[in-house]
Amino acid sequence: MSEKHGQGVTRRDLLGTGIKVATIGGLAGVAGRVAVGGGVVTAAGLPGAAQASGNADVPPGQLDEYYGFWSGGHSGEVRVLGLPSMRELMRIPVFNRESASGWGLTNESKKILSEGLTPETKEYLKKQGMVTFDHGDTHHPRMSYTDGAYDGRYVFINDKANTRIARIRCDIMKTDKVLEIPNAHAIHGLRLQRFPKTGYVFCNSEMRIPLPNDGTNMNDPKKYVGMFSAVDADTMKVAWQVMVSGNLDNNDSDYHGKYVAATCYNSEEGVTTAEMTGSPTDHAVFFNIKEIEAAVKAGKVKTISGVPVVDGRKEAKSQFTRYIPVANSPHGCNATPDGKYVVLNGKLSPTVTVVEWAKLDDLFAGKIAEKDCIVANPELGLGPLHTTFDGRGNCYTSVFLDSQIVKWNMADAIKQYSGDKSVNPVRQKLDVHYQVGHTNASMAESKEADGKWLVALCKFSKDRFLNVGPLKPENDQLIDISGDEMKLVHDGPTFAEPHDAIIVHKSKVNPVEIYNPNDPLFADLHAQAKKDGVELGKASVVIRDKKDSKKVRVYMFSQAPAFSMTDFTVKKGDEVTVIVTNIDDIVDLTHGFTMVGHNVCMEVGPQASASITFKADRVGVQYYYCQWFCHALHMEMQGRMLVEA
Ligand code: CUK
Ligand code: CUA
Repeated sequence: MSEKHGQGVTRRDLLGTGIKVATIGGLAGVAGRVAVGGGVVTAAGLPGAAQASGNADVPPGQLDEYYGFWSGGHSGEVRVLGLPSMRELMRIPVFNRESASGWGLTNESKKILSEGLTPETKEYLKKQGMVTFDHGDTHHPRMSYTDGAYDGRYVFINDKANTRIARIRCDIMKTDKVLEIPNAHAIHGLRLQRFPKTGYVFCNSEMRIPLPNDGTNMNDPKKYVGMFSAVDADTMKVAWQVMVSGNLDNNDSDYHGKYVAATCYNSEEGVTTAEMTGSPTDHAVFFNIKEIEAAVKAGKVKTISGVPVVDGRKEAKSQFTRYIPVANSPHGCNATPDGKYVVLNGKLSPTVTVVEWAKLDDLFAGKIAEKDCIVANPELGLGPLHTTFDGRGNCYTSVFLDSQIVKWNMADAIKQYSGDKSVNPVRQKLDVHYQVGHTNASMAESKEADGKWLVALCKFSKDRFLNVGPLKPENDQLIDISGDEMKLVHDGPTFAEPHDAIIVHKSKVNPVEIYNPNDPLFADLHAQAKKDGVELGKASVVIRDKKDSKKVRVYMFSQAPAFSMTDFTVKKGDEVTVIVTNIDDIVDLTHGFTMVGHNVCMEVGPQASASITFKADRVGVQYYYCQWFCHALHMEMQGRMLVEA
């Protein structure tokens, strides 16, 4: 569906100026107040390319250059920001319940939230009177790739709290699949296959659990297993799993489709904190995709909960995995955009360990030892957590305890490690506020890293904002990295808790403005309408189910400023499903449907259909209304349901 479907001209076209100015800014690199980054000379006339552009100001009417996809942490959602303005553009409900859109209330969202759960979980929830979980804990949003570049199809995100992952469609910015990972406990690390395209979503199970987890033991560490999962990104089914030693933390994939790395803590395989941190070294696990795929294809697997599982634990000495020793409790795991290295961040050690992907061929062939794959180990500060890149050979590591972003040079770090003590890879240490977790730079998770902006996602804001009580916002700081020096340019308060974010150039993302009325999202509704002998968007009718006379379906459509049905009648005890189709096809003309006093609320976008089901148990006149401001007569967009005794 075209962007301007049904109306030809957008308000933006009519106003004109916004687009024109943006184009001039983009073509000529005229900075002025237009944030174009990239080391251009700013209006203030700072001399030379070495000066950072330092301008994150995007004036009213102007568009940002980048999309930011932000995890919402234990809010369970994903947020879309514009960069460099750091304006929050949209919230995408994923694992949470969301009042504005009715996510978790509508039949369509309930289906998405429940169909991918394991049979055990469905059974458990049913006993609690629930169809799905009401919360989630998102950490790592990642956009799908084709040949190492963002392809704008999907964003994937993990849910640590309930061992799930979800897929967001970037064309409509809505969640379309949710999958619970069996044989695992708490999915934390999530990264995507980069080459040849995102076929797999790689998921780390953070907690080790006894397998089978049948209640027969708690204290025998030998029964506990860590699990690495590969999910097919298209079908959203688990393709295979690998049993591993240790607690998997973060992971990342290479740019050749051969290997995945995962940091691991608790190589001791203890079950108490003291046991988990006893040894001075832990390891990173490297997975050999081709070897695993071959074993799965040959059927050399155990099938557990319907998933093919191979044994990649240390003692199994398989060709599926190698364990490279690193300092105690490593955390972040970040592949460089040049496709050559992966950086394993120390956390409890002041260093990061750099492994060269190309050496893994020899390691798996038995020609070299694990430690020979390490090519650098620079010391950066206390608590290095995550590293990102500018595409010019520099790395930026978040250092939690020191509250700094440390810029260092990869080539110099390698030189230093090879014995040249005269080089210092560290270029700059910039204070951030405070206790930074993830950091990520523009396009840095792809081969098109462009080194313009970096965000430091700080866990504590303390004194940086007006006091809002004991619970403070986080502080997402924007840093200009286009010049030789990092420059802090913006503080961005955010609600709990963006662990991680990616920054994607706007050219990679192309959402529609209006739904395709035949989108697969509405397939069930079309099918039901057909059975009922009606057509979505045309029918205004109450249909009583032929088999189950308690079930009533109410079809109506909305067109500003009215519902096609201004009243309908049902009987007390009926199970009522209201199906609304928004037949308006104008950009930004969303309607809603809210039934007073019934826990019923849903968003209905232009050309979309949505449905919601409730029990009509409250006798009398019940009003429904459109809760999405849509017209001068929006307040009057309402109707009445009569529930007969
Ligand atoms: S994690 Cu939270 S700061 Cu879940 Cu990637 Cu490192
Ligand atoms: Cu329709 Cu408000």
